[in-house]
Amino acid sequence: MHQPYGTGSMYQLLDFKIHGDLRGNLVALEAGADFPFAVKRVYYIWGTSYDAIRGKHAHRQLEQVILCLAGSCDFVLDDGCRRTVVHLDNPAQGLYLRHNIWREFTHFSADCVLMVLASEHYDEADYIRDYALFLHEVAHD
Ligand code: T46
Repeated sequence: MHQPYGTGSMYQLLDFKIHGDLRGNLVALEAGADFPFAVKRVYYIWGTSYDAIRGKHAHRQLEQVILCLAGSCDFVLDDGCRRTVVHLDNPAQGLYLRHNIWREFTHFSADCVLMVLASEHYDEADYIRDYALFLHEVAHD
């Protein structure tokens, strides 16, 4: 991957190559070249109201790339020490999140469509849904 995940970064914004021409745009994503894991699951989210708050959890192992294919939304990210907000509105970018990052996402535009590439199958045991437990697990990671 040509954009290494910096030490101390809680996320990485991946810039994907756009194959654009007079007909429009195309982005192709290849595991290993454009993001650093093999995809075992894909899911997508749309039709979410502006002030809904999704997420409110972290993952123990899961890595994901989150793409905002249309519209926009805000991701609030927290590594247990710091909190930051990432605004997603570019279908040629991917938000790469490793494990142990608390995420909440909100402020969905009416046309927002998110697509997520995930490194593992769905496993509820991988979720940390309690913020106090998240802080405890991060401190002992
Ligand atoms: C994440 C953010 C960005 C499944 O059955 N399979 C799945 O693969 C997923 C992702 C969800 N579900 C079920 C579990 C719940 O009954 O779908 C329902 C909604 O899931 P959840 O409340 O976890 O959705 P979000 O939008 O809060 O979080 C999701 C992902 O779960 C999470 O990994 O990082 O999107």
